[in-house]
Parts: sequence; structure tokens; C-alpha cells
Amino acid sequence: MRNTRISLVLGDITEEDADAIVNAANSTLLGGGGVDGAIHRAGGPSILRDCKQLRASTLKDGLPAGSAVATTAGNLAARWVIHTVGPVWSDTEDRSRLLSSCYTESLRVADALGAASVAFPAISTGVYRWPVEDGARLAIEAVRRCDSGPIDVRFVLFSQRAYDVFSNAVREI
Ligand code: AR6
Repeated sequence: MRNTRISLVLGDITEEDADAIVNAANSTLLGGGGVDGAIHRAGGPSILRDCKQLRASTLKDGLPAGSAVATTAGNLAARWVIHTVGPVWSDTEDRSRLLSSCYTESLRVADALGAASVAFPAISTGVYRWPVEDGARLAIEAVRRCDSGPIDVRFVLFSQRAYDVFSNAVREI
């Protein structure tokens, strides 16, 4: 296993100066609320322009849950935004593999770009209602398991509660 350095940050991912930041997008790639809205607002219109280009070319049917794709990052400090689509939480179906795949696919894309550092939000734990304890465990396990991608992986948590839950998960795993 590689020596990935995992760190936790309490704050706003749009202010993170990692080479790549990950967006918890939806399949349309055309923007939304939560972290997606914040990234498009802070990064400016060129990110949406890139997303529209992807939709018109390689992603005509949208980006499926569990996949990831990169665009430029407009006015952000990061060089790239990696857009991924988390699964919506389900009480009846286990969609954990899709959530893990968001992390591993994003790391694969980051690796292909040559990014040395990548920052993740807690994918699916907002509008998509994934319980943050489970989301944190899956996130950290997926990053630990991954043998490609940046060595410097940051989780940028937007609330003290999410930060505490991720801290516990790092300690337990
Ligand atoms: N920096 C870091 N984390 C943030 C920020 C921020 N600026 N803003 C919110 N979060 P969500 P999802 C946290 O809802 O659950 C969008 O409309 C937030 O507190 O952004 O994957 C998309 O277009 C939560 O912990 O993403 C999709 O339709 C985490 O980011 C849908 O929401 C994820 O919350 C995706 O839902």
C-alpha cells in the first residue's frame, strides 16, 4: 500500500489550494446547490462552459453515479475541478460501491492529470442524504485502498460535526 497522507480541514473547499478539488455534482454536470453551487459561483462561468462542452461531446447522457471527469477550475486556486456524482442514499438498496467509486475514480483522474494534491468534500452527505458516519468510513477506506493518485489527500469538511465524524473514522480505520 502507498503512503497516502490524509488530512482533514474544516472549511470551504473553494478556498483550498490543492492541485485539484472534487465537486459533488449531479449527472447533468450543469450545476446545482451545495458544494456544486459554491464551486461554480467561486470559479466563475468557465467551469460551466467546460461542463457543457463535455455534455455535447463525450458525455451526451450525462455523468453516471460513481464516475469522475475533470474540467479547468476558472478563478479557483486549484488547477482542476474533478466532477463526480455520488449515489443518492437508499434505505432499500446498498449503493456503497458507487460512493467508494467516486473517490477511487476521482483519484484515478487526478493521477492522469498529474495532480500532486486533491481535496474532497464529503460526497453524497448533503442533498443526497448519505449518513455522514458511513460516508466518512467509505471515503477513508477507499482512499487508503487506492494505489494510484496524489499522495496528499485532503477532506474538506464544511461543519464541525462532519469534521469530528471524519476524525473518528480516521482513528478507527
Ligand atoms: N465546501 C466543502 N463542503 C461543502 C461546501 C463547501 N463550500 N458546501 C457544502 N458542503 P452536497 P451531495 C458539504 O449537498 O449530497 C447538489 O445540488 C455539505 O455540507 O453539496 O453529493 C448537486 O448538484 C455536505 O457535507 O452534495 C447534486 O444535485 C457535502 O458537502 C447534489 O447536490 C455534500 O453535500 C449532490 O448532493
